[in-house]
Amino acid sequence: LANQLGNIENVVTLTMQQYTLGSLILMVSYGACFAFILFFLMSVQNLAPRYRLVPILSAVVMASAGLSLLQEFSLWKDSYAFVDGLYRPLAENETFTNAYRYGNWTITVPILLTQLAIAMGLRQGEIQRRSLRMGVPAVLMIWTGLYGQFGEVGDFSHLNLWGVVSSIFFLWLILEVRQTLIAGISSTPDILKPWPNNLWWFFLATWGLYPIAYALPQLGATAEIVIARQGIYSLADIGSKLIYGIILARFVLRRSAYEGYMPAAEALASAPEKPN
Ligand code: RET
Repeated sequence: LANQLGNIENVVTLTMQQYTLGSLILMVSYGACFAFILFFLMSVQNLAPRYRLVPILSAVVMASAGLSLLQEFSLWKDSYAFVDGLYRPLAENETFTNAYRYGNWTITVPILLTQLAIAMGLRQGEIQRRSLRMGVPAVLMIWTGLYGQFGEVGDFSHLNLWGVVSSIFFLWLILEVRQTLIAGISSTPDILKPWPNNLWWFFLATWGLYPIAYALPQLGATAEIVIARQGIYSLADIGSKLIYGIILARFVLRRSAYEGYMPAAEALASAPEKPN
């Protein structure tokens, strides 16, 4: 039975506090996503046309991730039943799964990587080429990880084997991301040159949380690990999508200005003679 239960969420019993904390973590995650859709759409207006897709794509990512996390939240609620003072799994025959996250990453991750190529100011053909070169290892990483995560209850050989395969694709992806950043640095205005480098470290710190969440069940199928993992996922999600989106939006706003782009209202205000 063990390996038919999928994720460790289905083998732990939670106290009321733990269950509530888990609900809260998922709630804050989808709430933050939905709240920032408008922020990203509003930040389009002062950007040079070539960068406008960057925050628009962040809005798409926020909507997509928000819906997926809302789905995880309702699944969490349906998967536990309050019996004798504790929240017990497999309520009404429903099982919890993190697998839908991986489905969602299949959509959001290639978008996040395309945003990077656009923000780095690459030429059109170069944006397509770089996005594809990053997207291929990214999707392979996600799908091998998706297959692997079904083996986190019981014997860990399946989890570890596919975790290693997925990590190889992750390394390949990291090298491609580095290449994209390097390609972008030459066309980046001098004063903004530290940004790609800082972004690189931010990328490693936030994306690196996902493999930790993947491996965590090996420390034990306990309530603490379940909650810690949802917390790590949440940090990773807010960092790799939301804060990343804000950083890119600020970067392209500055790029637009340094490259001489002026929003219409400012152009009018500074014109020597105002049109009637
Ligand atoms: C897996 C499996 C174990 C090994 C590795 C993984 C990496 C996952 C990553 C996911 C990033 C997701 C993002 C989602 C945003 O919407 C698949 C967990 C290395 C890096 C950025």
